[in-house]
Amino acid sequence: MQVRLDGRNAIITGGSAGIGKAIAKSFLTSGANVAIVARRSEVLMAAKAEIEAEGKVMGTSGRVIALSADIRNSEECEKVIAKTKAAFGRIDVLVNNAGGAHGHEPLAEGDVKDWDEMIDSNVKGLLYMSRLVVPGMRERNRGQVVNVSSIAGKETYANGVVYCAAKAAVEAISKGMRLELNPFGIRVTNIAPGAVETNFSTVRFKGDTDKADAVYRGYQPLSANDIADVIAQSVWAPSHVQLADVLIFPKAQASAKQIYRKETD
Ligand code: 8X3
Repeated sequence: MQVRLDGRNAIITGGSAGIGKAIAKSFLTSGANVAIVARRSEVLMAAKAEIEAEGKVMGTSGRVIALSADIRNSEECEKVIAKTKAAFGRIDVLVNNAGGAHGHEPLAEGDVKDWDEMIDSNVKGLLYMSRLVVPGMRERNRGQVVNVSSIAGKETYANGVVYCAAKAAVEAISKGMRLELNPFGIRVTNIAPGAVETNFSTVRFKGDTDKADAVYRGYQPLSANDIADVIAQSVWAPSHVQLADVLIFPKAQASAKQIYRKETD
């Protein structure tokens, strides 16, 4: 059942594609006002138009604003939060979705630039955004933070050590935030997806589409909408309910690296 989110305000990082864009559509069509944040302004503006079109079809009362920013930079985060507050007044839901994997090789052969990118976006960006949004939630004794982690935060695998470490940090931060925000009535949802077919693997393999496509071959992976549905459920849930930690796999997946593949599914 879809619950209305009229009058609620959300900000979603990595909101121009994949899981972030799917969350934005889901929130908007439920009536929420949505701020999407992403680096590439052209892609962001195209996403805004697509999200708005979906909202129009569903007759939403919500608004979308698009804010181009690099969340690895704390000053850009400050500007984004100031603009969102100016547009909506307050932020009820923060979805820390931006991040991803860069490179797939042993640590001894890793690229320092990839490591900086992964730690700065998955970990530091999440911290910067949370530090700016949480104080208002604490004042109101209300709000929700959703951190998009990964199975990689719960299991470490070879050739993904730094990505796994970054997502393990997200898991630790979610647990810590839940402890600190519990007295303020603020919900913290950590969601750890397994294989979701987005541009995740194309980015990880630096545009090598053969390698990226192979990740999702022989079984039905999750879609961005599958993840958005669960996040929407966590926000729609009655106020006494907290989806604290969700591990979500495709049916064919049993662990980070065990996926049962058939040629035809
Ligand atoms: C994406 C899942 O297993 O490719 O975060 O790391 S995995």
